[in-house]
Amino acid sequence: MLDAFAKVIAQADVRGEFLSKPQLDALSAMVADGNKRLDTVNRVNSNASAIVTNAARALFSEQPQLVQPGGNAYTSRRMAACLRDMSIILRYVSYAMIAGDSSVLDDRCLNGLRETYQALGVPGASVAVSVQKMKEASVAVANDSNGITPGDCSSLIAELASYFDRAAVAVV
Ligand code: PEB
Repeated sequence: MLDAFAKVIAQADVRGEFLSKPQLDALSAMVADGNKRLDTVNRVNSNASAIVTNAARALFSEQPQLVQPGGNAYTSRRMAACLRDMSIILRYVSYAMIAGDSSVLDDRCLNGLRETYQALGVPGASVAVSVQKMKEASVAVANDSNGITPGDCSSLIAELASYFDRAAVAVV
């Protein structure tokens, strides 16, 4: 598990080099935007249960067969497993966001997840839709200009979105 700093160090160390100017510049930019990053994660974390619940509701209204007899979220046990999975994915996305690196998400959540869903008979494409819906809600909540100093958050928002995209691609 790496963060943005450890990643760059690992890359430089295999080559036995000092950090390059572009590497240092990228880390400086990350430090300069540190408060924005913390705010982004804080926004997602404090809205996590609404993000999960609303995304699940939207998924089930688009794909009602999931909650009908024989569906993969039918019975409260499967429904609970589904909401739990969505919340696990959101949590790992939030870890990747604070770390500024996707490795924690990749290694501890996404690695083998497609195969797990295949083995369970859970439709990965539907999980991907739920992840996309959590992405939209998280981006909206992170971008909400209420109560914050206005500033450019576009690259942080793009980064946040990219972790969800990574998760969505990993389950289909
Ligand atoms: C992944 N999900 C399920 C299981 C596992 C995971 C390992 C099997 C064991 C169990 O039921 O607890 N666990 C989960 C995860 C990590 C982990 C992400 C990462 C670290 O450790 N059903 C639907 C939707 C979808 C869904 C499409 C969006 O209709 C999910 C939610 N996951 C779902 C369901 C089950 C499951 C298990 C329904 C239960 C399947 C079953 O037992 O029939």
